[in-house]
Amino acid sequence: MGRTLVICKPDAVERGLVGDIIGRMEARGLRLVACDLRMIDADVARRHYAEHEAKPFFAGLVEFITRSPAMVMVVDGPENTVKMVRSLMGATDPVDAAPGTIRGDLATEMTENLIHGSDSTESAAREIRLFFPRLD
Ligand code: 3AN
Repeated sequence: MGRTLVICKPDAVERGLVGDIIGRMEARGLRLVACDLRMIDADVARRHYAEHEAKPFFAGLVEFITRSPAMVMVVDGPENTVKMVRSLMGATDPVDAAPGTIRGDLATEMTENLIHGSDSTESAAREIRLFFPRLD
C-alpha cells in the first residue's frame, strides 16, 4: 500500500475545481483517508516548500499557497501511489502538461498550477506529518 499528500491549492478552491480533482483520483482507484479545507499559515508553507527556499519564486509561492483556503488531503492506493498522483497532475509547468492530466486540462500558469502531490515516499511521510500530525 502507498500513501501521499495532495493539496488542491487556493486557485483550485477559488475556481471550484476540487470536486473534479478528487473525482479524477477516486476514479483511478485512489482513496481519501484525510481531508481538510484550511488556511495554510506562512510558517507551515515555508516548511512545506523548504527545498525551494533559495529560489527567486519562493516568496511568491508562500504568498500564493497562503492566500485563501486550500484542500489538504492524504490519499491511499497501491505501492506506487506517489507516482500515480504525479502522473495524474501532469508537468509542473502547465504549458508542458499533457492533455488528460489535471494541469494539462485545467491550468495555464506555473504559479497557479492547482495541485501539489508529494514527489517521493520520503517527502510524502514528511509532508503528512507536517499537515496531519495526528494521523496514524
Ligand atoms: P511540483 O508542484 O510539480 O512538484 P516543484 O516541487 O518543482 O513542482 O515546485 C513547487 C511549486 O513551486 C510548483 N507547483 C510551482 O507552483 C512553483 N514553481 C516551481 N518552479 C517555479 C518557477 N520556475 N517559477 C514559479 N513558480 C515555480
